[in-house]
Amino acid sequence: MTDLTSLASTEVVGLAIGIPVAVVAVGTGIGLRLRKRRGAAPTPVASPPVAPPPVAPPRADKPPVAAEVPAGTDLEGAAEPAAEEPPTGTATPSAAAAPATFRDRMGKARGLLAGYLGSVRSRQKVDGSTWDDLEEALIRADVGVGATDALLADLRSRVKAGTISGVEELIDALKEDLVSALATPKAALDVPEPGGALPVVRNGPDGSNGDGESERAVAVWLFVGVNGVGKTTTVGKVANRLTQGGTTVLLAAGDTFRAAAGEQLELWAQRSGADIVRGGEGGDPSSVVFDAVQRAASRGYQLVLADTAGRLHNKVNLVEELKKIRRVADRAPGTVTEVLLVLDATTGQNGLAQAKVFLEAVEVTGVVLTKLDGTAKGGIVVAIQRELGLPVKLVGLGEGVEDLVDFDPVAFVDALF
Ligand SMILES: Nc1nc2c(ncn2[C@@H]2O[C@H](COP(=O)(O)OP(=O)(O)OP(=O)(O)O)[C@@H](O)[C@H]2O)c(=O)[nH]1
Ligand SMILES: [Mg+2]
Repeated sequence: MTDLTSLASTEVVGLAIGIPVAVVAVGTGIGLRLRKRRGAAPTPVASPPVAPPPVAPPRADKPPVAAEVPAGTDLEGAAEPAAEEPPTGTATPSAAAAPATFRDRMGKARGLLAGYLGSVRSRQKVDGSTWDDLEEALIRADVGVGATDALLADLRSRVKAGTISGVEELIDALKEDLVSALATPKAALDVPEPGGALPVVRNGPDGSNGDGESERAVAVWLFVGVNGVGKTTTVGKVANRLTQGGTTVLLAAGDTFRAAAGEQLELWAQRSGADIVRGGEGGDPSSVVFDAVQRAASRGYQLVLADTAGRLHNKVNLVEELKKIRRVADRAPGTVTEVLLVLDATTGQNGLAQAKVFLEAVEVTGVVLTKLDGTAKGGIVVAIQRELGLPVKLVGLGEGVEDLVDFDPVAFVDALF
């Protein structure tokens, strides 16, 4: 018989170490490319000549978790998962002073770009250094090599054709290109109509559910992602927002891997006034989701928000577990209308590697990008939409209950510049 304990620990270590190693390799590649272009020695890349403007002050109630990444930080370091406060998974929901906005919370990302843009502006004409500065800025912001090349190729051809002249026009054109790269028609969440009755669905292949009766469906949103990215916090924030908007919500504590996860969700349920279904520690998460759907149907809740575990004994278990949860949640009277992949912006390109495991397991409908308040790597939004083909639907801008916003390309790009 296979020794599951040793298999499990080997694979967990493999997952934990394999992804960062791959990312460091990519980061090193990018670093080399930048050095080659600039003809510099393989030492940390020089800071841009103009200092970035002051970074937005940390909020009084909760400071951002990440250490600031100044412009000019060595790229190898920047590509690694940030050395941030380790996720405790037990943060107590806290009230925010004011609803978050991209501009207020993205000081770090803006600070990174500002140095390069200052350098571009100081030369007043578009030359070779302009392109080097823009390329370096976008890559450091984690826009990704592919997207950076595409953006710059477009701008170069427009400069060549004479439709863009001068640095201000060039920067404006870059902003417009970023907005169009980010605009996607699929970005809206599938929210049940506030206060509405449960929608009627027919489940059989011929439109009936076998007994000729139609069923009243409970919408289910699954939140998936690796541990510590902010799934439970996001479930809490979403519950609060929807409850306030009049949608009736039930939480399913589908992370049965550790007892604290259920307690953490319970706090969010209290805070948002949502009901919750919990299972025992080590119990079957699918049965928690099943119970939640049944309770939602019998009590008339419109939507179940299901938290899931980010870590299981190994990758195969995780994938199979998620598939099972989705199958169960999608069985009448449940219907899965969103599978939201939660990604931590502070992990930059590493998040993309993580995402692929989840894309294999479940049909993801969109991304929730958390901790955008704590990172200079705001450009990861562009990479996610381009490389994963998934819309970023929600963005976490802090730990407070109000610190969740819909992704808005115009406000986002505006906050970067
Ligand atoms: N600054 C900031 N912190 C966040 C944000 N979202 C979540 N966090 C913090 O990130 C940490 C981890 O959040 P959780 O919600 O427990 O993450 P999780 O994915 O449920 O983690 P596991 O249950 O261990 O898989 C907590 O300290 C949260 O307060 C955000 O948008 N900004
Ligand atoms: Mg959790």
